[in-house]
Amino acid sequence: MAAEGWIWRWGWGRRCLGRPGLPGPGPGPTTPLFLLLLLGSVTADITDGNSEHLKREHSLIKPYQGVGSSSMPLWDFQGSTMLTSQYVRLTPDERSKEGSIWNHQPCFLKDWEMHVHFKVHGTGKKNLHGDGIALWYTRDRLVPGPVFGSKDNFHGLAIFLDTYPNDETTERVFPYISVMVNNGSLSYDHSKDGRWTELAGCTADFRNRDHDTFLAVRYSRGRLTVMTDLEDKNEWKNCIDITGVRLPTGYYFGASAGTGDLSDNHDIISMKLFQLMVEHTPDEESIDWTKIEPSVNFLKSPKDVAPPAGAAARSHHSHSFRRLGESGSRRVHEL
Ligand SMILES: *[C@@H]1O[C@H](CO)[C@@H](O)[C@H](O)[C@H]1NC(C)=O
Ligand SMILES: [Ca+2]
Repeated sequence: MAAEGWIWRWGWGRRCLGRPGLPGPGPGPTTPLFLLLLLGSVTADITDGNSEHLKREHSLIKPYQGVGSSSMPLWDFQGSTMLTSQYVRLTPDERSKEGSIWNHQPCFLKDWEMHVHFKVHGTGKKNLHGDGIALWYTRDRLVPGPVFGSKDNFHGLAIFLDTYPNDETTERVFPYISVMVNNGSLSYDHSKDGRWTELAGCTADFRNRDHDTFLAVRYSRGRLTVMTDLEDKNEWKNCIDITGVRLPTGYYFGASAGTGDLSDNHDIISMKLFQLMVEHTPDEESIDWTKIEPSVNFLKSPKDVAPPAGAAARSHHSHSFRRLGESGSRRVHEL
């Protein structure tokens, strides 16, 4: 099977911003081993920014032309989202805000990689800020709700950049990045930071950094990988790497954020979508990828499957997060 021939050097590769020239995201299935060895140091493990594979229609890039405009809307936005020339602010550092930005066109690529340049910052001291950003690849778009400003019981993929530990009993160190795949049946438990529905996650110190912070999501052949570049070293660091993930084509990319009693500025500077050149078998090609039900073929350890008996869903924070009164109107603040 072709997949066996692929060698990805995950984690710790260089993040090559705008470096031109490599013919694709990596060596193909037929590349001989000696070539792979030769190319080893050159072959980026992650898309290198080759513009040939950048999908402009699914990317949010400065200057943000076509955002929120009626003539050529590449992206639509909702709630507290505000557009400036330098960033898209999903929420300001104020309580009970929520905003989102959504790609206008569904994505029909089978294999893709999204690079997100983001910034979470505010005046709140440690653990007095929230709630974070969610990145989406979902069936529905522009529907506000309690999950970082977007709807619950979603269909598709979510990556949560959670800055606030709502679950006071957690041993995890926040900010924490996690992923969730949903076919509409699962509800995100904000009071437990999504613990019961999370597939994988990692601690990631992305808040109030002086330098640029990046996240990459790769989905290819059922493998979902999340990497971060938070240390200003121009290197990707592995955060999540799981297999057995099934997602349809034809869903929408988006980003949303919410604040509650505590707040932060949640900014998206860019979202760049790259097509990965991956071969699929004739069997894979013959099915209708738009009909795939989001699912994960993934065995979790029993301790993660259900909350301990009698565990109360405590939350001193999430109640205010559910205030939705301000959302709904589509505001355009172009500076
Ligand atoms: C949706 O997901 C749930 C839980 O993972 C599962 O029990 C159910 O069978 C799924 N439904 C469909 C239509 O795939
Ligand atoms: Ca949280």
